Amino acid sequence: MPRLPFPLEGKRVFVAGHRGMVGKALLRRLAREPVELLTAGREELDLTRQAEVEAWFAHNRPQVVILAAAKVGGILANATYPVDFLEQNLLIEVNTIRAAFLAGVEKLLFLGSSCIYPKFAPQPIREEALLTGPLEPTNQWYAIAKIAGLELCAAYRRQHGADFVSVMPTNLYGPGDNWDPLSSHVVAALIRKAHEAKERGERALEVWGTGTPLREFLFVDDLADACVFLLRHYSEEVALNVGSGQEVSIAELARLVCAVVGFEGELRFDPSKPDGTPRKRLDTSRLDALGWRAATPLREGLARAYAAFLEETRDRPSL
Ligand code: GFB
Repeated sequence: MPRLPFPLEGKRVFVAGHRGMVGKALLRRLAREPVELLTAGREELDLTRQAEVEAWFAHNRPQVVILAAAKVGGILANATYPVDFLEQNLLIEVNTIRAAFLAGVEKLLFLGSSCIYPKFAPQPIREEALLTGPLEPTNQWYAIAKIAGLELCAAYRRQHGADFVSVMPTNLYGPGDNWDPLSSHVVAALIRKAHEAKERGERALEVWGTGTPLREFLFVDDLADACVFLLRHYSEEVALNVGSGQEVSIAELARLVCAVVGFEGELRFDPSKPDGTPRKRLDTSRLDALGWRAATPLREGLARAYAAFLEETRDRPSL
């Protein structure tokens, strides 16, 4: 087994997916480490093309890889584009993990997602709940692909002794989020909708579903910090839960967002839109024991996300 802590100092670190919300946060966090950062835009490297990926790895020789590239989206996008979510994620994972192994990468960290757990897993969800029951139908395609990715990391550990690990973040939000109301996740969607409702002087904000589902939210810079911590301090087969312990109902979240944005109208729930899984709070006992904790309270994180929304959409109102 590899020795811990893994020395990051002086390493060539490839962040795959550096233009996404998680990838950008990883770049911000890794800028504070004595590492050499490698990134590649889609025009230079298409991770769904195997030969391209293997050639890029052979040429650039990263020593550490964080696989944050993925086709992601909120509840509606997941349910609408099942092929894209299943196929693109499988291709990205297999190509990148395999190329990393072939190029002799010393450590790889793969990002899963809490939606891979069974829909009715006992709460809070322990890592052992994986593959113990049926998935939530609205995101089963994405979940299957993510499960394949973390099993592939586990398989490389077993068959080849590779130091490949997986982490399982809860619902994320923050700067760099996708602000498009149709394909975004709930925090970005509500921030945008509340902001626009305020600007237009509207009386009500539309919230999908019943407002009763519970979600745990983690600020994306906290996830990036956890990833760097775990690169150094984690080397086991189990895909590790990363949560914040900050769980709220969607109705509570909507009220918080309205307070942060300064929208004073009422909430109007639309039960014709899907609720998704009723609850997915992560049990983070394993991570707690390693000594890492999320730093950003939900309200502060929402204020920072709103500031980022204003900044990122300033010149692009149709984003
Ligand atoms: O964030 P979200 O799209 O993803 O939705 P999931 C969370 C909850 O917020 C659901 C409600 O109950 C939605 O019905 N919601 C209320 C809204 N208003 C809105 C809105 O305007 N937009 C959105 N998007 N939701 C995703 C998975 O599930 O979780 C992904 O589909 C991924 O695969 C992600 O794993 C973390 O938490 O339901």
